[in-house]
Amino acid sequence: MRTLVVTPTYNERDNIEALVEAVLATSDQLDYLIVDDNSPDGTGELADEIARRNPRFHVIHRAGKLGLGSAYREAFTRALAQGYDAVVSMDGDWSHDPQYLPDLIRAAETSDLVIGSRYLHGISVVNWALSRLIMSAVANEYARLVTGMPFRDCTSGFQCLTRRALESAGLAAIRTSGYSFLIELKYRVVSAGLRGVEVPIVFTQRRAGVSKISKAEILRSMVTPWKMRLGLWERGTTDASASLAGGVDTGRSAKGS
Ligand SMILES: Nc1nc2c(ncn2[C@@H]2O[C@H](COP(=O)(O)OP(=O)(O)OP(=O)(O)O)[C@@H](O)[C@H]2O)c(=O)[nH]1
Ligand SMILES: [Mg+2]
Repeated sequence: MRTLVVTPTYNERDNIEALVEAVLATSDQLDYLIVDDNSPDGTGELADEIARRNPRFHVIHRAGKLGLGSAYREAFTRALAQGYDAVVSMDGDWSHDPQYLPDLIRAAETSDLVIGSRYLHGISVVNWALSRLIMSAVANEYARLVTGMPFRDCTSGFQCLTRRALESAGLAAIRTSGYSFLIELKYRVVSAGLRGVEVPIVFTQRRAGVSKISKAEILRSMVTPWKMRLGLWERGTTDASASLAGGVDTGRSAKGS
């Protein structure tokens, strides 16, 4: 399966070089694309340098900080146009360890959505402050209850989606722009009746640099699940709640874990 791994970056200079090497080393069937929003720390320039010596690594440069959601939309649209069979979304700070890429991509041979899950067997998060852990766990449970998605980890940003999943979700129709983009994407894939599974990952605190998540983003993430559930964006075109209530086949993790 020809796969494009995608990482949006904003000030990840100290993480990126080793990350590119580690990602590409996992398989020769994948390419790696970074979407850099003109990072002030020079991530984009360093990425260009790495790309010059590695034909499987590519960079999209954007003029300024346009957000995670639009970065993924642009990259996934390009992946479809270039004929990739699957894409992976992955943070650029080592929280999403490339060692799990083979597990995610293998599972995508039989499921259109594969979530790298932090909450599949208890909680597998390393080095987060307790307050951050509680916030993440509560946000995840909240999103799960409100949207009805049958996953332990609805808010994970580490996931593999097949071409069919992207086409069914309709990238252009996704309304959320920030971190919620990937949650809405999952929701749309499940609503389209496609199969989703979770595979366990251990998530670790970022290696270098600082978090970019804002208070406004956290507030928005409280509202977005309700918009999805109530179909406020697209009433009538996708009856998501009906599809979810109808028992989508979501594989081993969907129920009871
Ligand atoms: N291109 C682009 N990338 C972004 C933007 N905001 C965040 N990112 C990247 O998105 C990924 C996730 O952002 P993080 O800051 O790690 O967010 P987080 O994982 O919620 O926060 P931490 O756990 O503290 O790291 C990282 O690779 C960031 O560099 C943006 O506006 N544009
Ligand atoms: Mg992070």
